Amino acid sequence: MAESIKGPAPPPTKLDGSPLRVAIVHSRWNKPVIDALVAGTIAKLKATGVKESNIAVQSVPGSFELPLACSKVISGSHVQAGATANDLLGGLTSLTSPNPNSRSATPAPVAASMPHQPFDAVIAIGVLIKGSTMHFEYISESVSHALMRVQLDTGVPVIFGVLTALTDDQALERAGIGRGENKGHNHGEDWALAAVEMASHSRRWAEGKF
Ligand code: DLZ
Repeated sequence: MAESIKGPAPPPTKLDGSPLRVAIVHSRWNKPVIDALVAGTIAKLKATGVKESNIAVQSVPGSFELPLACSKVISGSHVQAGATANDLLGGLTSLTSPNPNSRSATPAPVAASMPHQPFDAVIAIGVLIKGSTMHFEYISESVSHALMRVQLDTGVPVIFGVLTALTDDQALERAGIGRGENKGHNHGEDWALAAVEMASHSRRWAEGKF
């Protein structure tokens, strides 16, 4: 049989995840598949240079909860980055302040160790497996549309890591843990690469560099 032509071509330039901060938001339905996908995603993020301390992992009950969670995680990271910057600035201001009663010159240790940049990308991971009712169709459709909306509304890339499988085996094989001889491929790795590429593009495009 002829080899399949399916799948992404490599990016035109080498990916560098070292300056990036990435969130993974995953559901907990169909956990063995989720666990493999999250592990594959993290491993690949690190392989591109994303620092472990710049990867945040959050979980929600099911895929239906993913869009709201992604939206909140993005807005919360802006709040966190702003708070950290303010605390650090407070410390710096007092370094030069003649007022002995001004705030301590040492920035609060918590703030100093807190991340000071918002998320550059969010990877939403869920596993929907078709059952005997219409649940699958409703959730798949609403979640995919809503995740698209989150990325367009926020301007932060949201990677679509939601498997919509017709059978358990389809899901397992897309997480690289197939039960047959063919273990399949872990799509989490592709999602990590997409996140790093889109986050890097977004930073560059935001600076008007093409
Ligand atoms: C209810 C439900 C069903 C039937 N199937 C799945 C599934 O295959 N994958 C998944 O991520 N979540 C499923 N859920 C849960 C919903 O996504 C959601 O968590 C609940 O309806 C509560 O809002």
